[in-house]
Amino acid sequence: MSDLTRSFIAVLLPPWIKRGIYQSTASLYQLPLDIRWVEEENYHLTLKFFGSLTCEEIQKAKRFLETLTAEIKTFNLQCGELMVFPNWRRPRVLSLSLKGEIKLLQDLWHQLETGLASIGFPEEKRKRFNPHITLGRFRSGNDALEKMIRERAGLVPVEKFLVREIYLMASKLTPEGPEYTALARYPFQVKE
Ligand code: 2AM
Repeated sequence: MSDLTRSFIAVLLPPWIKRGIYQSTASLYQLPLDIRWVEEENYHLTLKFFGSLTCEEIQKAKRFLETLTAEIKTFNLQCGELMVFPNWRRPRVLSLSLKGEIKLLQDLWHQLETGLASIGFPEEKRKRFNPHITLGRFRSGNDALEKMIRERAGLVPVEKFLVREIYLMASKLTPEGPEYTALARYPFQVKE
């Protein structure tokens, strides 16, 4: 058995937000899109993707996360708009943007990136954090894509949700899709 674990740090979403996101996009499932949809239970917001880590690296990341998150205050987010990376003509990922206390989310991302880099975890090549919830991954696109998706998609949930913790996650790749498991939970300080 390999002792490497494909790992990432994520904000997990409340079930009612995941339900709302699923309901707003379920009508797209009938469209002739060459896309692999993310399962409702797997919707999340990635803050840091590590790739494969050893047990020692996981312990090091855990110690760092414990210290960092003890100083972080809870904040609110909301779903934003449907978007496509990198662009509608050559799409790779269909996702939802986020709004709300984005500055606090950006600050958290920055603290994670710089703090983890200082203890030896490589920084993201992209210097900008583009917070999103991935809904599907395209295998190919077509010219009518944007119109088709925008016409069919329902309204995304409007409720705010409180981000009160982050998780260190393990991802196992299987032919049926990724299986995610929470390795550890890091609660934030409660805002007074
Ligand atoms: P994304 O869907 O938000 O882009 C778990 O695998 C998560 O880590 C994925 O949902 C993906 O986030 C991110 N991820 C997976 N492979 C990655 C890679 N090679 N580089 C950066 N992020 C990756």
